Amino acid sequence: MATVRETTYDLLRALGLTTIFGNPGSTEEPFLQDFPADFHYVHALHEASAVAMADGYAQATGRPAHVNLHTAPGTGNGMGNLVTAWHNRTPLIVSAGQQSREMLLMEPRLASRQPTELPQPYVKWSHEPARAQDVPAAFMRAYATAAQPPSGPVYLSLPLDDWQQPADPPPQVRTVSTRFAPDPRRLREFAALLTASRNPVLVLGAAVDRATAWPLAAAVAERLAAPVWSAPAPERAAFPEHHPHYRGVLPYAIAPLAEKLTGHDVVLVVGAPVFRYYPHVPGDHLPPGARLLHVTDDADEAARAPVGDSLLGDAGLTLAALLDLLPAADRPPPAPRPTPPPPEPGDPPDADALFAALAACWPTDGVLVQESPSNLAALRRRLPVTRPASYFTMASGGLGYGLPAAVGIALAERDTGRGRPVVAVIGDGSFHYSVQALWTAARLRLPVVVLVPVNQQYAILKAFAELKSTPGVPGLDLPGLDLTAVAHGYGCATRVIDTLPDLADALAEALRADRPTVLAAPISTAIPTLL
Ligand SMILES: Cc1ncc(C[n+]2csc(CCOP(=O)(O)OP(=O)(O)O)c2C)c(N)n1
Repeated sequence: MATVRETTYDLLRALGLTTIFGNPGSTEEPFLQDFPADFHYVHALHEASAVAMADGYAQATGRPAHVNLHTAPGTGNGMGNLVTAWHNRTPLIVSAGQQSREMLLMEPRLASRQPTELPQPYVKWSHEPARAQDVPAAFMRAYATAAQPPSGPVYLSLPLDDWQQPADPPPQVRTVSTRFAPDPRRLREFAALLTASRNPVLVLGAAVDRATAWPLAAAVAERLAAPVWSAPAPERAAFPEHHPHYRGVLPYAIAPLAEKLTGHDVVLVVGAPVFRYYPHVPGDHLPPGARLLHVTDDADEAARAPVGDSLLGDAGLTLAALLDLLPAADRPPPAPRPTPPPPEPGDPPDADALFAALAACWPTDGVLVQESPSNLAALRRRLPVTRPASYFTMASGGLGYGLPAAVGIALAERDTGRGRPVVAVIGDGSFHYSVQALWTAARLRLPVVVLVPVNQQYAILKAFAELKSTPGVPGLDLPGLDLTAVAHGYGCATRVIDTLPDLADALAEALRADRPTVLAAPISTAIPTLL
């Protein structure tokens, strides 16, 4: 008779979940025993790395991913990146071991006390099966829940004595839909408002990229002769940033954002929250006379928007349906935005100069992963994202995502056979949150390149303190960190970029390597402004 373990592995196989990210413990060993040869266990040295690697893998493959954590402490360690997976809308199945059912009443060592509450509210569903025999079907339900819109993480707590129990007949392997079309009547109302608009503008978010809808977004922008902004602090790029209609990324504060939209009478937001603000700069959410139309697949996101009327629907299906209804606008297209002036030379260079040098040697099909808080504006100014599914960062604001996510993305590039090069730009503070991911990349021989702008400080926090007039904050400097020694210890090649002309050669060499490379690039310590 089949065991719960065998039935579960058969189900995972049928669902294509044969890669498991994790860090093992005693409560997981009965699940992981005799690990099947057709499965791949991706060993992370810390659970924050395991979760973010799985997140990157899920996003780059476009399918749910599975990460296995060690009961309550492992879940705790992974929690920061679980918060990120929630905001990223990444379909993740997080399973965690639990102590033996027979001992749970007295809470032995490593028992998870309230396992279904522990990951809340950053999971869509959290469950500990009532019977061992329910474990396989719980995975089926977890998969269906994670994948359906709005997609996101789910959590299963699995007692370690369940795996050897005799199984019920296997659950049916079911499929679910991952997108839904908008209400046709409300869609026509939106189309009518856009058609009547004198000066519409598009604001696009990550869901456009998740829906592989760049061409539709460009077609709608051209049909409306409308300029296009990226929604503030996007976790993915939604539009070809070299397109003449593209304006840049909106600022993440209320008054400055509204100011950028001045003059527009209709603001169509697709696939982003309204809006992802960061510092509080009070003001009106929209300029005078503007009306906001919001397309999202998340009813909660629609409900919490402070302004606007919403339409529930998948970003791609809604853009396609709008395109069918919109006549070509009778006005000239917006003038292309001016190209930024060349960066100022400096020794050490500033971030603008570093990223201009990076742009000059950027691989055409490169994937950019970003976690460089104070240098983000410079990076986005100098290195436009021109291809879909090639820019990733965290939607949450929590550090420690980018480096392991880049490893997961690079693994997905290998596993899918796409083989695109992955370059992560990670601040020298952000670098250390999930730094152990470098070891996994080295073990997997992934040629991930990690470019670290080294300013030896938490520059963005200095900028925030300046904006909010809170002088004297401790803990904002990072002296005495030898990040190339750290990277070397995890098995990476390393190089210090002392002069910018070295970058092209260093990048080419790193992309040819059979292991990760950390490029440390000293930059100016001047503090960029926050807004
Ligand atoms: C998990 C977590 N801890 C702390 C913070 C607060 N925080 C935001 S930005 C930042 C500093 C980032 O430093 P670095 O990566 O060097 O980038 P820089 O600001 O210097 O460009 C910190 C500590 C955070 N966002 N997430």
